[in-house]
Amino acid sequence: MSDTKDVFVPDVGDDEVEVIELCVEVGEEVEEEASLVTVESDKASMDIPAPFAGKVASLNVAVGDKIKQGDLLASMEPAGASGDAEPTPEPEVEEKAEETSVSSASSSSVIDVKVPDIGGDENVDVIDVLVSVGDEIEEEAGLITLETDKATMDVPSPQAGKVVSVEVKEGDKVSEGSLVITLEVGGSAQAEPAKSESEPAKEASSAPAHSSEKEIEVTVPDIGGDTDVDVIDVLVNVGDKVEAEDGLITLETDKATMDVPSPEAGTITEMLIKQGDKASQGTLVCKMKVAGAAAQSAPASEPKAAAPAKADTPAPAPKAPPVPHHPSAGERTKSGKVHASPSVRRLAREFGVDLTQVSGSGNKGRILKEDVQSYVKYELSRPKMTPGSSVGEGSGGLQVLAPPKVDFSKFGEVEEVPLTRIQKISGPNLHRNWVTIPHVTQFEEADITDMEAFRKEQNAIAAKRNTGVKITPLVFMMKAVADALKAYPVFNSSLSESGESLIQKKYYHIGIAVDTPGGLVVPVVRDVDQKGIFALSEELMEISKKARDGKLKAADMQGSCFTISSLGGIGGTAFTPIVNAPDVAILGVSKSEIKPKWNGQDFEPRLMLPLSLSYDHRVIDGAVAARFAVHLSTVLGDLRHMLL
Ligand code: CAO
Repeated sequence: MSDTKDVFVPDVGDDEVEVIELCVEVGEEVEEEASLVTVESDKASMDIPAPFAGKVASLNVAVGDKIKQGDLLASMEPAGASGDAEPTPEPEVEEKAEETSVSSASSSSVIDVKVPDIGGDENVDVIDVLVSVGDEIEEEAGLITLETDKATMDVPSPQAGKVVSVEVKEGDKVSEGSLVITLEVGGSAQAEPAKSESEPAKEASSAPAHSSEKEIEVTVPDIGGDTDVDVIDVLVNVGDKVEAEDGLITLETDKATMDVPSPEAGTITEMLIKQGDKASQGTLVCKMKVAGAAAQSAPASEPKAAAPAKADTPAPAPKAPPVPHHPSAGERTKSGKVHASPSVRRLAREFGVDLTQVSGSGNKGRILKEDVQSYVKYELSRPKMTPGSSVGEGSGGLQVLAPPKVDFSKFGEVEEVPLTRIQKISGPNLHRNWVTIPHVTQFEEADITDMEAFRKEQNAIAAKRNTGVKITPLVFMMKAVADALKAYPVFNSSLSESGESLIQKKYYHIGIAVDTPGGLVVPVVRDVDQKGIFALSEELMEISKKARDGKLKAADMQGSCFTISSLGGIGGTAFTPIVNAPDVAILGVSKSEIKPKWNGQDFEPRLMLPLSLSYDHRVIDGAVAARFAVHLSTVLGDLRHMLL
């Protein structure tokens, strides 16, 4: 079933073009007209489309290859049975819109700017309108961006002036001759006739003819007033024979890339400019030997636009401007310079990608399809910092749906209350911890009957002594946690930044979640292992008050090894606290309750304290966590264990 058909390079306008991108892979099913490869000549880039739908059986060209009309491009298995050898459709060049027809009122200062010849395409999409009424625009500024199946192009302004009216909007369809804007131009409204591309340099043409060979200096011609323009490519070398109009160097401004063409045929004798240099009108480009007449110093022809200007427009067209290299060129051009083929631009538009944000991996930084794809992949996976979600710049890969937009007022009366300052700060941290730490929560109970008896006893003594200090169950838990941290040091660690090691802490600072009117804060009690129950109680009262009065300093909330969140004073049977990174575990404490416990012979009423231990499963194994929880339970069940 050798049903494959050869696909040949169609007329590409130039003798030879370079393959700059393969748009398909072998084995890929493509639609008719889908781009197979992108090629670039010295003047334009263009896609070569598939002549029929089918499967790519082989690709006979590679990036960097120079190809010409008639070369074998690929072979394809046509979809279905159809298909005698069909010619590959003519590719459409990326940049064509270099002339704008002007039907002008003779002495009026307002001119109509119409869509110029756009290569016969009809009903072309207006994908962007680059100007507004009242805008003062320069000559050649992009007015609208058009997109066909194969090309994106700007319609540039034929003259400088003020936009009086904009006659098209995004989404409109236009064809040659459609009115784009009306433009108030200073002085005469007569459009400057377009300079013929092949118009020789003034000096050259006016110079008397010589029969002998002569050396001329080629300078940068009028490039629309731009100065210090980047030379991004030098297209010829000393010794090269060039034809008149052959590109010598490529210049790039914010708005356009343009070739400076040779004013005459000849041989390059000296290059006077190199890639990376800056050039302005009059800058020396090269010296060349030309046959016959030549001026001593010849500005190159006007920089060449990408595709040949057509001269059959209803009114004299302005001079062919350098063609903006990207759709957003013109007044609204961003600082970045973009090089991409039409198919890549289309892909970018489909995904809403701003190409100035994409770095190109192709030749001379050209943006390839893969660049857009990887940009989209990255952007989709990158956690976003939004008020509702909280993961900022980072390398994490998280794909979440945007929260649904709901108009709650449709269902009843509502009031919008701003988050507190603390909520705004802690929310993003909690969210990061929740989504980046694999949590497991281990539940346990501690029999604190004896501990409570002891606590009450001590509180009674303290009350008699009028110390003003009251012991709550929490301080015993702090002591028990410090003890458990010593027994299971992995709980007293943090993951290193690389995630490949643990930072083992030798101190025992415990964070205590405190509920305040402004939100949750976590002050840290230091060296819990070295402090007694009364000292800790005093400190706990102090930091709780400070927290509720909003007087905690940043330093008071730093350096914790482990956090305790006690809701025991409120109620609840269990909950799943969120690990407070960089800690690797957190203990949630719920309300103690008297429960019947089997002592081997009878059910006995015992005061049981629910414990919820959440931990970072990257660091802590479940078995260790269970042991840690049991250790806590044992110590709280009989405080003497802490002495062991
Ligand atoms: N079981 C039963 N009673 C408990 C208890 C428990 N686990 N823990 C505390 N109590 C009792 C106390 O003994 C005290 O009772 P008495 O006054 O009769 O002695 C009462 O509850 C109130 O205690 P407290 O909450 O004021 O004191 P504390 O030391 O236990 O806690 C603090 C201090 C600051 C941790 C606490 O006030 C607090 O803010 N807790 C909320 C923490 C929080 O919001 N966590 C959620 C984080 S995740 O969103």
